[in-house]
Amino acid sequence: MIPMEYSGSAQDILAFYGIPSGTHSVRAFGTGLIHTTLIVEDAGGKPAFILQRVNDAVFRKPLDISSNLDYLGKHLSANHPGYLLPLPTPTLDGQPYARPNGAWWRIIPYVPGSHAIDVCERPEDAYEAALQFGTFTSRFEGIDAAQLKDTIPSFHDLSFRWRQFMTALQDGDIERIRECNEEVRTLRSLADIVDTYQRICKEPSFRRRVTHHDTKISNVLFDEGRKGLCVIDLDTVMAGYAISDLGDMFRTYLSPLNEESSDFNAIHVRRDFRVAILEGYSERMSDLLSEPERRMLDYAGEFMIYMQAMRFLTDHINRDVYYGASYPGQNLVRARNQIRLLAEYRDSLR
Ligand code: GN1
Ligand code: MG
Repeated sequence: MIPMEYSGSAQDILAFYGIPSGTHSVRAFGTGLIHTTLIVEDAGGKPAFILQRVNDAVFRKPLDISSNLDYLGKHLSANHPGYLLPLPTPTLDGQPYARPNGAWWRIIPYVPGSHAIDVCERPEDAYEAALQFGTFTSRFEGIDAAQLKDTIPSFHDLSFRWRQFMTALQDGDIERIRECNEEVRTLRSLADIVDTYQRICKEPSFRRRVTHHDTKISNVLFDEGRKGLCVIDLDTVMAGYAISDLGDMFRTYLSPLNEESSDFNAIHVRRDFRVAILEGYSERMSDLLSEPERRMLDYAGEFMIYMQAMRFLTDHINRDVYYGASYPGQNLVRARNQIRLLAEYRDSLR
């Protein structure tokens, strides 16, 4: 259910796009943690648009998102006009956002016949998704990725995430720090993962490409035959390393349980999914990766799982200011889940 305040203002926002009031209905949609996402359906109940309020506490400069998407969209029109990438529709007066009361709203066309899935159930899903994310990056080969703005500064910068963690240990909630002493110790003991990242940053053969930075399965649209159609959720598209996108697929597709589960003993690595991810991603990316990058494909998973464990634990210590918590200790559960996944992942590489 969407709170009344949204359904009230949602109709006003549609007016910015020339959609007459009362012709469409709006309801909550999806499972994202950051934005408010709604779906707009026509009178017959057919989905027409995604309506989204950008969270400007997380994305401090929403215009950086739209300028990135303009830049990418121009490259695609010129070089890959057939490539499907659902980009926001400008308002009637050509603005990237509708701004009632200073908020940042946008609409994105609904891709007909598409659906998203929340769980990567089969290796074929992993393959299809990895193919989509590999295709995405490969379509921007030749673009100057350094022109993209960092919509969230230092988003996948593991050195920065480490410093945030250290700051949280100094300034965070003392009770909570005491309670998660064991998890803190575990993450500290794995700091070699940060060292490796710092070496990568100094290595010119690790290229910074157009990177999605949120490659979970629900950010791929599938058709009715469960073939991948396109990727969505483009706000974190920035210059980045291949280990980000590949690693987040390992993080989110390998275990049968997602990051919300507290059934830690059931977390394990499904090796056939790992093979499928590598196959799908390599299909488009293998010719583009340098030899040193190829040697770091396994590290990608450690990098992303470790970073996410640290982000969840940091947020727990900071009293859930970033991710929020729908029950007390949720971010600690998420962190424990990721720590367990990291151990399973490392084991699976042996
Ligand atoms: C956030 O909102 P959502 O689910 O798309 C986060 C990702 C995390 C993810 C963990 C902008 O993504 O980095 O991996 O939660 N996005 C941002 O579930 O912080
Ligand atoms: Mg996202």
